[in-house]
Amino acid sequence: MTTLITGGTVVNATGRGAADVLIDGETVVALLTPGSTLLGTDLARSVDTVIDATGKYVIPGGIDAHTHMEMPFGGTFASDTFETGTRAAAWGGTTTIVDFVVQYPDQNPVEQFALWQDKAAGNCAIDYGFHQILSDVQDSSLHAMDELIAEGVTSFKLFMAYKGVFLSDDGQILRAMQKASGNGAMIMMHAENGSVIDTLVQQHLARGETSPYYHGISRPWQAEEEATHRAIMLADLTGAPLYIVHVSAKQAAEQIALARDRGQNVFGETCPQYLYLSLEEQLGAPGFEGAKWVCSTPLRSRAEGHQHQMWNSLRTNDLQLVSTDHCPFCMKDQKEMGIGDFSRIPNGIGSVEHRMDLLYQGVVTGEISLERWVEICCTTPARMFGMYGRKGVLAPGADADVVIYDPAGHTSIGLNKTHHMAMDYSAWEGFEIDGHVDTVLSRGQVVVDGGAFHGRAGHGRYVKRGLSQYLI
Ligand code: DUC
Ligand code: ZN
Ligand code: ZN
Repeated sequence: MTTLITGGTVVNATGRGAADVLIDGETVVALLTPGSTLLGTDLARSVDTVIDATGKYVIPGGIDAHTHMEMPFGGTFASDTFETGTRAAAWGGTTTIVDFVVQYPDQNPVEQFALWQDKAAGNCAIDYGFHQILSDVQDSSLHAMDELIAEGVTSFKLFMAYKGVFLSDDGQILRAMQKASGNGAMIMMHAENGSVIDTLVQQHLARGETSPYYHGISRPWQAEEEATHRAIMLADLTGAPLYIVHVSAKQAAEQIALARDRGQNVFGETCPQYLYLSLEEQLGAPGFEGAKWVCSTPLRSRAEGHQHQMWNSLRTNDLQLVSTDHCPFCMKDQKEMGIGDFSRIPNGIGSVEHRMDLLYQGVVTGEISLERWVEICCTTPARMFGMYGRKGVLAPGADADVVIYDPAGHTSIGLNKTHHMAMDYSAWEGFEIDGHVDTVLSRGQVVVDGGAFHGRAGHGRYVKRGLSQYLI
């Protein structure tokens, strides 16, 4: 099966140009001068399928390096399964996700990895890899890190918050980092000071301050900055590479920039919610409405300028990529568990379908270039998490994960349930997007085209990742 995508502008992180993309089976075999011939014959006549991309951008499939499909969390499960979540991702131009295997205390990480493989196998519409959450850093977990790396799980997330569930203390973090500095793993960090947050939560609840707004107030930027700084110091001490997830506070971004300026291997991601949404407008919505946007780290004050700083940091590469932290919960029966007590609202926002569109708005408004959009959403995630070459680039030899994006198109998000995530609301309802994901190919197969889904559960394959290509 051969496919030729003609007439479009191919955009990679390194540049753009008019080119036709020739695909053989699952793989890109050539980027060609438009109108190329094959032994004197028009190439378009020799292939099985021609896709006309005139006037459109042809980009590598998006990689969302931070999702939580069907995650057991907050007394319930994230509402997207691997099937519904990866289908929604495909609709939005994401062709690979990296999800998180969860180790709760006393669980064996390798057994948990097998469990998560079972959950995903046969259900995904697009390719998928795994990071491993470690909640119980002890000798056996440290040994498991080596085994998991051999299985393609090369990054390990630790938490400085959620005491009794996920939290690792500084000694445990130190030990995991010592291990990572030896075996090349990436340490991913949820950087918030859990003890400070737990105390503030109790104080607000005791004062009767129970609405979703206080979720944000009880997780102040100082708790994020402090934990980010502490994680950076521990990484410096051990020589481990460090990747700070879901950065929302400008002060945390500044800590990352300082560490990078000193020459440390410290990286950071932010998420669409921290670029667009705020404490005042969303978490502070009347009644219980703000629960829709309860996630951690929390939405930050617009008056304090955090959102603006996230864009600046992305532009200057102080932050390297954007993932969603996709962890959706319905309002009914899930978010509603926290009526009268914000600390019982399951933490998470669903965005896996909208990341490419939302970030493209940064191109429209001049925050980032077209190439930087591709770099942030596709190329850097591949390099950061050991998939580059196969993923994250349109070049001969790469998987034919391709998005045809129409800059003249338009996407209305959320209204009348236009999205495909398993949620009874949208955190992005009312967002009007300049641009549209027209066609999506996953390893050469058209999975979205003409406003219809053509993929299937089980097409997606496990991606056995290598070590981060950002490390020497
Ligand atoms: N933050 C969330 O909002 N949800 C899942 C886990 C996390 O760290
Ligand atoms: Zn987290
Ligand atoms: Zn997360």
